[in-house]
Parts: sequence; C-alpha cells; structure tokens
Amino acid sequence: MSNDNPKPEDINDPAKLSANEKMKTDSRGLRGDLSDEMADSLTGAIPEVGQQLIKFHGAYMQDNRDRREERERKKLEWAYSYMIRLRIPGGDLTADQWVALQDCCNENASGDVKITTRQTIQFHGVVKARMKPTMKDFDALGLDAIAACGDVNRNVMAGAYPDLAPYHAEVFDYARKISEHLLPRTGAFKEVWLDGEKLEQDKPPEDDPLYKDIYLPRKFKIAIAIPPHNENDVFSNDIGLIAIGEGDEFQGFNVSIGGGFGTTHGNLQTYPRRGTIIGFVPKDQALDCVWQIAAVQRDYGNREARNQARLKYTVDRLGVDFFKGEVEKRCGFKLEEARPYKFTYRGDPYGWYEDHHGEWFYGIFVENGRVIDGKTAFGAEYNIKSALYEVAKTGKCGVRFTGNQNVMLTHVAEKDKKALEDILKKHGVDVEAASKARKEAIACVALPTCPLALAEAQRYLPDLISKIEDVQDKHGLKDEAMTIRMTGCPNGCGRPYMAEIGFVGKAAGKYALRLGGDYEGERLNQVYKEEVDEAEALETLDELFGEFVKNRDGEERFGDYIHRTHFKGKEFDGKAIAAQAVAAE
Ligand code: SRM
Ligand code: SF4
Repeated sequence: MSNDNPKPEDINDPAKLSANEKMKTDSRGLRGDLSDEMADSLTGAIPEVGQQLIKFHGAYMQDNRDRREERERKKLEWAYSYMIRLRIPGGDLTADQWVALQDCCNENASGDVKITTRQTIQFHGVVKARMKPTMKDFDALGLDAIAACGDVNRNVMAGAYPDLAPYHAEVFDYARKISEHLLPRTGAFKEVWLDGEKLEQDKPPEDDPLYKDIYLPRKFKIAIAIPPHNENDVFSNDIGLIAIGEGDEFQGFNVSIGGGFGTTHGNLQTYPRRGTIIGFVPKDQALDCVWQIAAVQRDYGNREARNQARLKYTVDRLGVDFFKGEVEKRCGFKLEEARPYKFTYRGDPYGWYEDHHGEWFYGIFVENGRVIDGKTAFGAEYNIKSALYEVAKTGKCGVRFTGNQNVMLTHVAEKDKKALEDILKKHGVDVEAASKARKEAIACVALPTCPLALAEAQRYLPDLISKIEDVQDKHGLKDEAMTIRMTGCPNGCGRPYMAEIGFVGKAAGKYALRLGGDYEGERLNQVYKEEVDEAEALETLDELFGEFVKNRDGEERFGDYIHRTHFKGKEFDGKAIAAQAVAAE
C-alpha cells in the first residue's frame, strides 16, 4: 500500500471479508453453537464453523490420519478426537499441577503429553465426551486453555533460565501479566465447559475493549527473551520483548514487531519474517504498549485473505514507521531508542545450575517434547514420563517447560538435589545421553494428528539425527552444536526458518533444505535445495561439513559459514521477493 496515511476503514472491503470474520462476529462472544455441538453424541465431529470457533477455547478437532483407510474400509467416520492446548504463561507449573495433569492426560487423552515450542503442553486424542471433564480438571488446578489458539493473543513465553539475570523473576512474571491483560473478556469458556450460567439469547455478550466482536485478524504471539538466552526465538513472534537491565535492576524491554513464519509452498507472497526492533519501552509502560500494538493490528490487519493477515504483513504493507507512529499515538508516549543487548545462546542448558537466590534448577532433555517412556533413537531406555511423574510426586520442585520443547525442574533446595537426580537416573534420564545436535533439535508434531502435515517430523527427526551424527562424526564434528529443526509443512511450528539446518516438509519423505541461520536466532536461513530426500540431505550435509571443516574461520559456526560463503552474506528479504512476485503476475 503506498497510501501515506491509511485509515482502518480503508483496509478491508466489508463485502470481501473471509468466512472466519463472520464466524467471529456471529459467535456471541465465542459461544456459537459449541455447547450443543459438543453434546451431540451421534458424531465425534463438529461442523466447520464450530471447528474454527473451538480453537479460541484452546482446542482443535483432529483425526488420527494413520487410521483413515481402516475407518473408511469399515465404513466408519474418521477417528475424530480433539487436541487441547493449555495456556501456561512462561510454561510454569507446580509439582502438584504436573502430577494432576499427567493423571488427567492418562484418563482423558492419549496419555502422552506433548511439550510445545511455545512453552506449554498439549493433550491429543480427547474424545468429545471427555472434553468437559478435561476442561473441568484444568479449572480445578487453576489452569485453562482459554485463547491457547484462535485469532487472539496466544500463550505468552518468557525466558526460562534464571541463572544470569538477577531480575529474572520480575521479568518472568510479565508473561502472566501480559497473558491476563490480553485475555478475551467473554464468559463463553465457563458457559461451554464448566456449566457456567448461560447468556440469554437476547442479551449482548460481554464488552471486550481489545477484541470487541471482531477479535484479531489472525493468531497473535508474544515472547519475552532475557539475554543472553534467546531460547524462545524472540524474533519469530508478532511481538518480541527483549528484557533490558542495568546492573541488578530491570529497566524495560526492546520491542520487536512483525516476526512470523507461516508460508505456503510456491506462494512467494507468503514468507517468513524476522521481527523488527522499533524501540525501547520502560517496564511500567510495557503492558500498554503491547495492548496498543495488538489494537493497531486489530484495526489495520488484512481480514480478507487469511494468508496475508498476520502482523508481519500489516507491518510490511503499512511500513514500520507508520505502524510505530500509530502505536505511539495511541499509547500517548514515544518509544525510546532501543538499548544494546546480546544473545549468545538458544539451546537449553542441561543439568544443575544455581540462581541468584541459591535455589537450584535442572534442565532435562525431552526429545521433541514427547513425554513418553521407552527406547529412544539414541539407544537408551529413557523413561521421561515415569521420571517426571515420580520427581513431581516428591513435591520438591516445580516444573517449567522451555521453548525448545524441554523441561526444567525449578526451585530445588540444595538438600533435595540428590534425591531428584537419583529418580531421574533410575528411569534412564541422563542429560549426557544425547549429542549436542540432538539436544538442540526441534520437530513439530506433524503426522498422524496434524491435518496440515505433508511429511513426518517428530516421528522421523530422531532417526535422521542419528544419521546426521554419523556424518558429523566422519568430519570430526561430533561435539559441534548445530540447530537442526524439522517441520511437516511450511507453517513453521518447529521454527525451521531460524535453524542452521532446517527441513520443511513438502511431501512424504521430501523436504526443502534451508541453511544459513545463525546459532543465536538473529537471522533467517534460506532455501539451499528446494527438495531433498534423506539420501540427498545426508549427501549434501556430508559435502558441506567437509568444506566447512576445511574453510571455517576459527570458531565460526556452521550456519554462519554457509551464510558467508554460499549466500554471500546476503540476508533473506521476503518482502522484496513478494514484491517481485506481485510485479511478475
Ligand atoms: Fe503451529 C497450525 C502445532 C507452534 C505456525 N500448529 C498448527 C496446528 C494447530 C495445525 C492446524 O491448524 O490444524 C498444529 C497442531 C498439530 C497437532 O497435531 O498438535 C500446530 N504449532 C504446533 C505446535 C504444537 C508444534 C510443536 O510440535 O510444538 C506448537 C504449539 C505452540 C503453542 O503452544 O502455542 C506450534 N506454530 C508454532 C510456531 C512456533 C512459535 O510460535 O514459536 C509457529 C511459527 C511462528 C508463527 O506463528 O509464525 C507456528 N501453526 C503455525 C501456522 C502458520 C501461521 C501463519 O502465520 O501462517 C499454522 C497454520 C495456521 O495458522 O493456519 C499452525
Ligand atoms: Fe502441522 Fe505444519 Fe505445524 Fe508441523 S509445521 S505441526 S505439520 S502445521
């Protein structure tokens, strides 16, 4: 858009709004017909409108794709069930909450908790009849799934590691504050799941100053990073907040806007975007600033084409300066100049470390966030499900999820360390068991539950990593840390666009190979090969590791080497590529 001063009413043609927009405004504060649809025991499914609406309640209708053929042969409807994602700002739980959630997952869902890339957990395989009991269990634990999905602000992430910043707890609490500040104000959740009082048909739904009755044009994500850690990939978020301190005092945040990853293969108008830092906000004004950024996106976002609706496209369409100016106008204050910060680490520290108050934390590797027992691709019996349960049962720690799909035991007293470590060891949970590359890898869910998956991810990456480790070994790179990430489609749920080695699913056994991201999460990678199968991926890495070992500059990382040599130091610019694609049409 070349318009210098666009107005909200210029953005969308009311006649062309997407179907999701009507669903939102017609929903009477996200109620729709969900109560009746969930009570219909004749089918495990719900209608399309309900499927979109239930996302705002933290749930997705899914089916087990592995079982489709068998069900069709038997002339049965697909094996429908629901995935529920909890809202856990900063991923922080008490030990009792973890024990109860694990029990709830065993009773009502598949039993296998999945730690997500956004510091929360999901249950898969909840059948219709178990949805209400599950939501009621969450409520009894002081938890909920409100706005864990849908066109609203999602689970807010916060840097999980308290070892380096004395103000960690203060910053960490902003995840909760922001999550609550941006929560939808509707009583629909209580009504649908907790037998709350019904809103009479002729009464208007609750007033919601942020979301009104239109909500946001698309999903909206916020993460806080506490340098030097950037394990949440702060620049992949609609709003990224980088905590800035001076000495022992927390000052406020550098604010990044317009990060986001979802793309569609072959559609150059969709692209991953790294967030842009627009300034610094003092801590007392941070909540206001975040709220107003969401409000500007609410008013200026594209509501006609959902694949152009994320904040990243709004920012690129309006220009960073206009967007920032609009936020400042609404805030009534100006952002200050961004302050210096430095990220050095994106992986999770494993094992014990002490915080500033003398409490201990223990980082545990959970391959691809799957809390399951059994043999792993790295050889060992690694019973993380039993281990976590037993550890939490002692009540001697808290449980915190990380943006790398791992878990941390929190707030452990010196005297309790040994007892907890003994339990972990008994179950084969040894932080040294896996290689550096494996411990930094991420894979999204993909098959069999994700309806959008074009290829495997979490069920395949562990085996591929074993083969990549052999190639690393051949070149003397066994102990080299590298971020390897895989997703089953280009939506980017495992953030492959910021990996040093990214695999993005295209079809069964076929992936786009993306290389050249940096280790710290400041730079996007780029397509190195449009499509590789396993053999070609390994062959390519074999060649590249060989030349890397020969030509690397000192301690240069693999991603930096590829960026410098193969991409000539040129950054990926999705906006420019999109403009060329439009011009060529
Ligand atoms: Fe995601 C959709 C899983 C993090 C970008 N994502 C989905 C759905 C719900 C598929 C669907 O729409 O039906 C997947 C459910 C699979 C399943 O069976 O559970 C799904 N996303 C996940 C999780 C569980 C991956 C994981 O293995 O950890 C992550 C849950 C995070 C959470 O707790 O909220 C997850 N998704 C992400 C991330 C990474 C992040 O946020 O840090 C991204 C990229 C960042 C971004 O948002 O741009 C991401 N998911 C998407 C997109 C593309 C959005 C876009 O702008 O185009 C979709 C598809 C969509 O929204 O249309 C999607
Ligand atoms: Fe599904 Fe694609 Fe997300 Fe993987 S990246 S979970 S395949 S939507």
